[in-house]
Amino acid sequence: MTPKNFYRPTLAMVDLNAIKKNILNLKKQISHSVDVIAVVKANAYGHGDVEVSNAALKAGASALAVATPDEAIRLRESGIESPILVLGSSPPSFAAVASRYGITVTVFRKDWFLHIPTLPQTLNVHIKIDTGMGRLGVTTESDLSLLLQTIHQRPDIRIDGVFTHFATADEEDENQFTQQLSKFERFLQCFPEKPRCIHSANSAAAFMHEKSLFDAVRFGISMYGLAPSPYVSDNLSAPLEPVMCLQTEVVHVKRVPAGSTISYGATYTAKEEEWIATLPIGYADGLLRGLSGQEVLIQGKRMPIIGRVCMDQCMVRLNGQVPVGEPVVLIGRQGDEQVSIEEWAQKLQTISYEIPCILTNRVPRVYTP
Ligand code: PMH
Repeated sequence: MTPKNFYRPTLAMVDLNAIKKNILNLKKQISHSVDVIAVVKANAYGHGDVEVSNAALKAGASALAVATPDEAIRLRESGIESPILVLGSSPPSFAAVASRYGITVTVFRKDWFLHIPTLPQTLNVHIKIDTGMGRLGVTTESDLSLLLQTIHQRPDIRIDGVFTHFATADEEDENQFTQQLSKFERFLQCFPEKPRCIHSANSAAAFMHEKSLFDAVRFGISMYGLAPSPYVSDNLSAPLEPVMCLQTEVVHVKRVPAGSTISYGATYTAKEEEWIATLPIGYADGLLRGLSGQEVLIQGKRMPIIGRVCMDQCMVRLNGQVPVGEPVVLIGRQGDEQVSIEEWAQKLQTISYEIPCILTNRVPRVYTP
């Protein structure tokens, strides 16, 4: 059934209760003293930043993390009062705004501080250490000492936290992970005073590496019910709750004679008389052309997408006639069958992280509480 505000039946259903269950499940597995920072960057991995943030905070997350200053401002302006950490780089011009909004920024270069005026309100910062991800962060202990000296000369800036990010926490081979963790521990010794919040773990580390928990974990992909990798998936002690379903309805059904071609390029030819359905979803919604051949669920059965996926539509071969308006599940469960985000990721030769992020904002996110 299409919620009445939308004329097109193509919707991404987001189960906020599943978000909560995934956080509670994590909290059961880690010590009570470890906080959960809900990672809601990139519009909460495509699920909807404000709605997911509120659900995560209700479930006991103590802070939110985003990638960019603009994402942080959006959350503040929506009325969210929890701590918000910008994980990515912020320009010096954001410092005054961040202090006014009570937004915490990530710092890793001492020259950043040359460009900011004395701030009217205290700015909280988390120092990022690059222990082997090779992306952002301080790479040497001497650079860290210089950065600490610079910050200590600024009474308007408070070091609230220090963190690093693992490149391989989801892999069976622990070599790189162990090296990163010991480098992080060594860098922590440089702090004359322990910052309030030391954090390093992403979802994979939170489940697999107790030593990486420190004061908080940055919980991203598994809050959305997805395992960071097949290896972590095989080693989870409790199942993750799927959060997103992608659904639509059949808008046209026809019987075509053998030899009929379907869609651009006429790449598909019906071998015999076939029933074909048209679905109102295409690559401009995130159903990428690489998903030709992917199965969808209709009447609890798997039916393949045939021919090229168009911008706004695609066609599916049915195993018999179905009425116009018949519900279609592209991601999620119908009857005994299920199509997972992991299945799409495999078909597209990518990782599950990418799938909810590529659903465009033409697909309304509809929330179940
Ligand atoms: N912390 C940082 C700094 C991150 O970049 C990410 C995810 C997380 C925590 C959460 O990780 P999780 O989703 O595995 O739990 N960042 C990214 C990224 O940049 N590309 O894919 C995931």
